[in-house]
Amino acid sequence: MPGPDNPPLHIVVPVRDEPDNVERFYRQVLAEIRLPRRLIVVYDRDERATLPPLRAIAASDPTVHLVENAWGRGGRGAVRTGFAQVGEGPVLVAMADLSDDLSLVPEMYRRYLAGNDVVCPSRWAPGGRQLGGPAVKRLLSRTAGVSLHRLRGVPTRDVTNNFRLYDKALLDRLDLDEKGGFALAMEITVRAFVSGARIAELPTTWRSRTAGRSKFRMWRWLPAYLKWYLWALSHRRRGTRPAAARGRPEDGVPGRAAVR
Ligand SMILES: Nc1nc2c(ncn2[C@@H]2O[C@H](COP(=O)(O)OP(=O)(O)OP(=O)(O)O)[C@@H](O)[C@H]2O)c(=O)[nH]1
Ligand SMILES: [Mg+2]
Repeated sequence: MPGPDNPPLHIVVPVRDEPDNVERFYRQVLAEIRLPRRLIVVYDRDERATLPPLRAIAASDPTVHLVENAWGRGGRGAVRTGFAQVGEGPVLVAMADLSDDLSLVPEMYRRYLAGNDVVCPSRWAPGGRQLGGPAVKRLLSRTAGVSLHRLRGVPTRDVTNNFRLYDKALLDRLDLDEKGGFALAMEITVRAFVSGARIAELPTTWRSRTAGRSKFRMWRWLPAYLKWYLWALSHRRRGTRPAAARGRPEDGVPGRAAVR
């Protein structure tokens, strides 16, 4: 049963044209995320192909909620629509294309309970890797993440990965941009860092999708990535916020859990 020691995990999943992935994704959630959870799947107004398999899943599982994108369409609006469905607690963003390693989620949740506001699986941390995907996108992501880590001390080397766990209270403090596609994760992470939020990194393996088509628009969203990169370079972190008391801290002292 969910309680103060194990708040429900809200999993926000944007979907667009993923008929061949959603069932496998759902089975991975069942197998890997054995936590109190709510799955919030956000589809665009003009979505067609993915809705029949999604409706079948939602009909059999009351913890699965299908929500229409409040912005009509677009990945950023879909994720923000999912955020708006959550009152408080941990919010995971995961992609339906099976690229993210969901076996990491229980450890991400543990790091959240230990007081972190953002928990970042990282392809570019020691032990992390990316299998497949366009070389230029990989190079830009890695260069941006590793350089911000070295130059500014951003705790994750993978600022562009949208597979993340956030504290909803942190998201509520940020007035997020309306545009910029999936640069959303980078925007949240660098703004969280500058505001003093606690950020943890875990190595992960990212695998390129095997079904469906990528909707990533690198050249269209590059200005947004550049904007947040330059913003991070030109802003200094304002101290570190005290660790929030969540769940049962490992050292038994509320609010002073060992944050790693
Ligand atoms: N609702 C909604 N979901 C989207 C949209 N674009 C992408 N998605 C979903 O967001 C997730 C990630 O989309 P991808 O196209 O794989 O983009 P990516 O993961 O950032 O990049 P690559 O996997 O490297 O191509 C998937 O679950 C998509 O179905 C969109 O415009 N609207
Ligand atoms: Mg993808």
